[in-house]
Amino acid sequence: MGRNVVEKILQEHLVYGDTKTGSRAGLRVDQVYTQDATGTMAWLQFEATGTDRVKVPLAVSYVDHNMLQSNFMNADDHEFLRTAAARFGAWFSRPGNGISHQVHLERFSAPGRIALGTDSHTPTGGGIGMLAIGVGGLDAATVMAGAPLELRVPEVVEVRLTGRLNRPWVAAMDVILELLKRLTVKGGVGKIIEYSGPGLKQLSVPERATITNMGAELGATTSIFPSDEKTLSFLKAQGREKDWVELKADPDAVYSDTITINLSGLEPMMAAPHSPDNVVTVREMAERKMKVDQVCIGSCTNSSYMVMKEVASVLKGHTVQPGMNLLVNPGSRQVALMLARDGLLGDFLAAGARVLECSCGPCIGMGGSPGSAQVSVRTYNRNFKGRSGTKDAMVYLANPLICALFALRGEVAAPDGERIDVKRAKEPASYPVADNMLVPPSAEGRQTAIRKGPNIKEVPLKGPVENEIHAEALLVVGDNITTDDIMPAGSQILPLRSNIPAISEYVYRAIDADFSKRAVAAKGKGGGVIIGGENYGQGSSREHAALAPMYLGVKAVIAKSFARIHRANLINFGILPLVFKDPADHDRISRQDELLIKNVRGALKEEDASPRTGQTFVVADRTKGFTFEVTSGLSRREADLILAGGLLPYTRAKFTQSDN
Ligand code: MIC
Ligand code: SF4
Repeated sequence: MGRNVVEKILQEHLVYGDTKTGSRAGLRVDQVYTQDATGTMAWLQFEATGTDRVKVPLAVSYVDHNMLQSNFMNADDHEFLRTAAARFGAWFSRPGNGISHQVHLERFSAPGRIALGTDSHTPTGGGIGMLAIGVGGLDAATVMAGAPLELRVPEVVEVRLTGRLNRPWVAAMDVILELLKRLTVKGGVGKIIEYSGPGLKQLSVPERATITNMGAELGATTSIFPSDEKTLSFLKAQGREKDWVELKADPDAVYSDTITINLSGLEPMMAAPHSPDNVVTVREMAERKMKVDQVCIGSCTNSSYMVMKEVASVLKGHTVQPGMNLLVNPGSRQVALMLARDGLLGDFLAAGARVLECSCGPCIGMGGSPGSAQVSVRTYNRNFKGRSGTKDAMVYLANPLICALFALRGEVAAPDGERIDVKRAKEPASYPVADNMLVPPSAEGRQTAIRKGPNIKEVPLKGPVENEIHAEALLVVGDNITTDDIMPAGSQILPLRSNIPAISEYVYRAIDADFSKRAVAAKGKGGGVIIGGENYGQGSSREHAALAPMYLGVKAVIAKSFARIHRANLINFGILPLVFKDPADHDRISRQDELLIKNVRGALKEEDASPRTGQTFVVADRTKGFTFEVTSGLSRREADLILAGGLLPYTRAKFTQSDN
């Protein structure tokens, strides 16, 4: 039987287990990268493992999120990351060098490799044929310390592209918006999306990377393109031809499902507030003549030189509408240097764009927040409520050409009949390579003293799980709760990422302002439980969404289903992820109900279980007087982590045992 691209990469990297769908596979990892907002914890945790130097062939520490430096905290974090990278043998991408995913694509990603990143948009590397997976910081730290990555092997779904992206205002972003419309934000859970078909031929690596980047919004483990001539020409242009290998599915490769998208049939689309799968056509929206106050172009989704060049071709010779706030954040210094070199920066500035530094910026509410109830249209990947930093802002997502058009029109405008000529950009034959902001690891680095500012606190630990969890239902929430809901970001909270006691005060802040106070009160009486719906914890990889609730005494989350990275983070920090056997039980529980779960340790000692049926627990709602069943479906290793109180205590216990 033929193999698809994913199977080929998995088999090549298998250390233990099996690559069959649903099996556990231990995988050798080639590359690990971190970004600063999750990286401070990841590197503190790496330090806590006691490992002398990273044990993966390539590790890179980027700084791209926490860039505002409104006080000492961000700068201290940067210094910690710089010194930790030197000490432990990682590359360091200095602040200003760009967004991790874009820089990694340009300088390090390679077809056929496996990469982990402490950020949910790590699948950007899938555009080059790399199996690139987002994980929590602790998982990254453990792999850098030499452990294989353990994964429950997802299904592989084929997305077959036919036709060409040949309509003037349609771009790669519309491919993923179309898929989000069809599959929703939970349609990719437990799946890897593999692209195929004749439509591939015309798509450049940066366009492919836009698609795989935003594949994270499907809830997919990752997305991947084959490696072909387009991959080779991108790598050649980056001076990295030697990293190329061909990678394609066998003609008789098998997939769990096939979805076909005809690229020629796509029209420009937008994701409406407040979810990336709330997709409508620009044509429909234009009928409403809605005013647009802000347009943001860039982020890790749409940051390539080609995107920026096409946007500049729309803006050139025009001025953005009065009242329009156009922000541009190029994804990397390489892109920004090319814009400067080719005079495109001048076109942006002349049109009235506010050009920001190469960082995440407004995408995560680090500046550039819209005004009250304003409409912002962005080329970014997430429009969760409040993420922009403005609670009542209405954030839409659209392709860069459409965004540029709206900036000029000041409203949602249909491009049909538009007189502006979009000049489609060709992939450059060579990119200017300037790696002088990438500090390579060196042997002398080992002598570096790691510097920690006063805002960098130790990682809190939890004790082994009790046999009886007697706790309060702290909050009952619905479907698709994001990690932005659980642990908000933005300019006020993001600088607290290295200080769990301080950041924990903001858990669930926008949904329930008193959450952390109530959790602390419950902590003294046995702790808390959170009740969730489907796809609980979708979105970001931030482990703070597990670590901070753990610090507040949350013992378990009972949900209808979990998003992959968040579930792994909960387990890593000793919080039990439980799934309702009957989803209808969700509605019977109220906030402040007293819940009792008995025989927790006993159930966790059951053998490796299937996700839906294994390890059954009976929960008694003592306030309402009824019981219901939940399951955890943990693998042996995951159950052992919970028994020990999380991955760090588990690893420590293992080391102590082997010392004795
Ligand atoms: C995001 O886009 O939500 C982030 C900020 O990049 C996160 C990581 C984080 O919370 O630090 C992500 O996507 O994983
Ligand atoms: Fe940064 Fe936004 Fe990309 Fe997250 S999605 S890595 S915040 S640019």
